Amino acid sequence: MAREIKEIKAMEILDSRGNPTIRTFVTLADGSIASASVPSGASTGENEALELRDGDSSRYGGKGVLKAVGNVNDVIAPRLIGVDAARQQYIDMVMIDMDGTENKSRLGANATLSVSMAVARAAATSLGLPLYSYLGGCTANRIPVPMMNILNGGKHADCSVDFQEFMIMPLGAPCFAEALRYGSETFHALKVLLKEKGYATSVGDEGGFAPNLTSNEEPCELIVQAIERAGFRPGEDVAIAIDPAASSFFEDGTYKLSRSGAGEKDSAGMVDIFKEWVAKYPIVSIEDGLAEDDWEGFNLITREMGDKIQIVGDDIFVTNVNFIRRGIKEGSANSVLIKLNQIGTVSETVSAIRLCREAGWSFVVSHRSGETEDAFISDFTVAMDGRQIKTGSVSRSERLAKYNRLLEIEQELGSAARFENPLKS
Ligand code: 2PG
Ligand code: MG
Repeated sequence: MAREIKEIKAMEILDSRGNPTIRTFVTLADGSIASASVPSGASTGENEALELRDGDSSRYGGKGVLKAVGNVNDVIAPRLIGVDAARQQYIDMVMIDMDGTENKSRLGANATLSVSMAVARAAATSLGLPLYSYLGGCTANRIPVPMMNILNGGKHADCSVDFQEFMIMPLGAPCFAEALRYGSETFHALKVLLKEKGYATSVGDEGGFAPNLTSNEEPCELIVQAIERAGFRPGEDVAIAIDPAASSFFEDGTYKLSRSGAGEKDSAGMVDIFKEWVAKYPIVSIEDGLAEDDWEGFNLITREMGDKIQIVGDDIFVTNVNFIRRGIKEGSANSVLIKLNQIGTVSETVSAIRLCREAGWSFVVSHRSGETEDAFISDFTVAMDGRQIKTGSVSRSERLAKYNRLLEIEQELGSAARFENPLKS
């Protein structure tokens, strides 16, 4: 049969931080070949599926992925040769069963995900369909609004800002291409502004600027000014979304804002900061404003602010239905950040998204801070009818690869393409 898997072969490549990651090629009986590459996070959630690294300090400081490559080539491949590549869920289940652990620590989620994504691509190629149509059906036509991280701090930059991501969302744009223009023009206006103020304009891991600012709040002030300078209306044309990634500065039950010198806060203190900011700035979405273990804090922020803005859980949910289920029960958020490599297969990621939909929650498909040129998440978001995608700033090609792919999809869909403000009630 044409779509039978003939060969699966993995290799070690480097990600955008120069660290090893895995790329897997899948070849089908009809000659269709596709590959997929796996990203890697820096501010990872404790309960993420395991990213298998060699731990051999003589190569890449222990970060090599030759074991994961071996697991694909020698363990997974023999079991999947001959299987119809369109049997995505079966293939993912075979890998989940072979691994047999809660967090894919035997095979490595990097190994399983590279196969899972490459299989989907190979099947789409064989059927002559774009990946978004293959995974989402022939009526998939929504292009997501981007969350663009134009000021980087926390673990993504060596600077004085505790919070990790200050993003812009061009909510008022009429289409994706215009949204990208709004974002790019705001990014460039921000650069001029930073220069005028004598700040550095070098960029962090996700392509946003990473200056040494005087407070955690200054990015919000600067972004509002940049939006205006670029000729847009803050809040209407372009809004702000933040991801403090609070797990990364949560120690012994306290939020330690040591980079900026803002002292220590408890959960209520953090929520007070966010309330003050939301009153002052056009912030429409807060991701990981509290730490992954601070369920009480998440419940509090959602109670206090969830009717006004989007409260997104990333580290707390790790794209895992078990944690999302608890969050739905407790009312810990109203949105989930979706990262394929937090869970390790395409099918499980789809299950997480289904659960969000059933609960009436939104979801945001996301890149990782360590990325490759693979734009799988762009097609995946369209396939999932996703309204939001977070994939970095408008600089660095591993980020632009995703945005440029969305431009292509929008063009391909022509007048069928839909683009709407996801946060309008
Ligand atoms: C996040 C991500 C992506 P990382 O916290 O949302 O921006 O960062 O990949 O480092 O976990
Ligand atoms: Mg996050």
